[in-house]
Amino acid sequence: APSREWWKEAVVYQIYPASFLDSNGDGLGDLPGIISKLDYIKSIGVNAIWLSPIFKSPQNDMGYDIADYRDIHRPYGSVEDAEALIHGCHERGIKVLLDLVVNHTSDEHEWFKESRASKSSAKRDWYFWRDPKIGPDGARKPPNNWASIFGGSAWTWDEQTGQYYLALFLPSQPDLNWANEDVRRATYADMEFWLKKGADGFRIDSMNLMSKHPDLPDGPISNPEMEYQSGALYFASGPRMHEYVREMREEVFDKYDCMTVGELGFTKDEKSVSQYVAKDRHELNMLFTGDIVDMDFGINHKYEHNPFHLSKLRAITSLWQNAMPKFDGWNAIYMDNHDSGRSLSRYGSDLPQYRKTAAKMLAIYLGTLSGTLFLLQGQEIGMANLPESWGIDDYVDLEGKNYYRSVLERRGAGADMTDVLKEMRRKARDNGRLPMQWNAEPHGGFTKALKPWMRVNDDFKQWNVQEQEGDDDSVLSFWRRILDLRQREKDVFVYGKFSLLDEYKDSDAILAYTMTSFDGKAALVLLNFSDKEQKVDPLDFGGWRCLLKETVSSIDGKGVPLKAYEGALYCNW
Ligand code: ISL
Repeated sequence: APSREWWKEAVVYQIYPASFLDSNGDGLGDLPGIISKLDYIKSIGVNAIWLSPIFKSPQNDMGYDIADYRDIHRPYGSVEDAEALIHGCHERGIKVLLDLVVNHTSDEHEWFKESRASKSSAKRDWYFWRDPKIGPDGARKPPNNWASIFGGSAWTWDEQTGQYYLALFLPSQPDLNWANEDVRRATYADMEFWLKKGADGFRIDSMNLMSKHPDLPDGPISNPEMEYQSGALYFASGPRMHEYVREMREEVFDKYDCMTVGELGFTKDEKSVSQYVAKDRHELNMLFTGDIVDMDFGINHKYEHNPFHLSKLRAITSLWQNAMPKFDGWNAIYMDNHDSGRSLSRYGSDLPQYRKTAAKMLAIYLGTLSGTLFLLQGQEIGMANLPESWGIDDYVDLEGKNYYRSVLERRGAGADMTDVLKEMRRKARDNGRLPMQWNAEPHGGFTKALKPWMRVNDDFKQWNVQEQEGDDDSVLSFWRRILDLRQREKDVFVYGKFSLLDEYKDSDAILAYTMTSFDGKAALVLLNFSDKEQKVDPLDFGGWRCLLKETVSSIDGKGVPLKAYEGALYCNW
């Protein structure tokens, strides 16, 4: 029998607080809004939530720039509201994960204010301060050639003390120096502050960027046309990374019954992953490896075109499903988060004739795999990416807007930007952050304000929670069924063994696999990722019974008909 843990059986619902529900009419979601929907959240069949950052922040990066880890962003509510939210969740058997953003702080955090005040500040070494380099022309240059993940140099000049500081994301998100022990102690204390208040764990942001190569060497020149290059070789999974994670675990996590999921960037091979999650390493419970979210990102840049092929999804799925049992690690299963487009629009289809079927098909995929399942708010009702008609001014997020601006500068004012908008429509972070669509009222019932902080998708009148409640055929009802089944048959799905169906291992249209429990219960999963009808003929017809399919059909020796984007789930019990 498998080694069972509550965090392995969790189904986690990611809440993007700004976009969930506005209770006070200021156009922004808030904690009381979330509290008022806990019964709904529970009704989906999830048993945990992950809150994207709710802490005090100037919101230059939507709260991923934290100014005080022990306070709440005022428009979201107060520490008391956060306590009430945790309490309300626990009353309903829902665990609460917080977003732990400690690779960097906001430049408005007291630590950084002290650090930047003078070269002799006691906290100077809490961040990365370096002298400028002087170019051949005598001009000041950043200490190395690293590019920021959001564009431009990773170094920001500070006039007052005449040095640069490192900020791998926005200039207002200075990187903390984890090599400094006081930094680590201070963040551990902040983590405990929330664990003592009942938080059940953390999603650890940019986890493996915390240890950098101590010399901060120039990154290799991968693109000579660019002024700055990727420094990932030297800032990702640096030499002390595992030491920090183990220390965090021993000093903090082990004292509580909590769960940890680290966000892993850049080094995503099997060996690197195993070093974080193999049980005997005593580090993290699981990782977001991001490779499914990144499948259609360009080779050089996220927004360059790179088509989705089913073969990529099949390869990534079988890689991790098969790898984890080898070293007693654990998977985080997800396709969506707040950093990209919705999987429905990118890997399924949001065209009206396919949308509902495709959303259900992806639900079967996610709901049957072994691991801890994560859904993004709105996924349960088949929310889609923003429409093609929206222009650049409807986008809010800096990552996409920065990219748009850089291309426009290169091409010149008035240039045709249709191709760029097309890729943004597919992958921009705004897509994952669109306000929840609750009902057919103005702004989808998300807010009573005249103007929400971010435009609501145009399709809210047809696609909303209220419309799908009580409709047996809706995406929401389908998710409820699959999550219920997943909980009832944990040994097949959560803990099951994945095996690709040989006959379909090269198919461009069909992803087919079985999940088998340690005691021989098996489920057969057939997923049509194409816009054509398919007839699927598994070699072994032996007594499969249809568990879930939009248009129910039995396996009768003549194969299984699958509509465009339809999925089917069969069992042998
Ligand atoms: O957003 C991305 C791709 O579009 C990623 O490269 C992302 O920047 C990276 O995965 C780190 O993400 C996390 O940290 C960022 C924050 O902006 C993201 O929202 C967060 O998920 C900085 O804190």
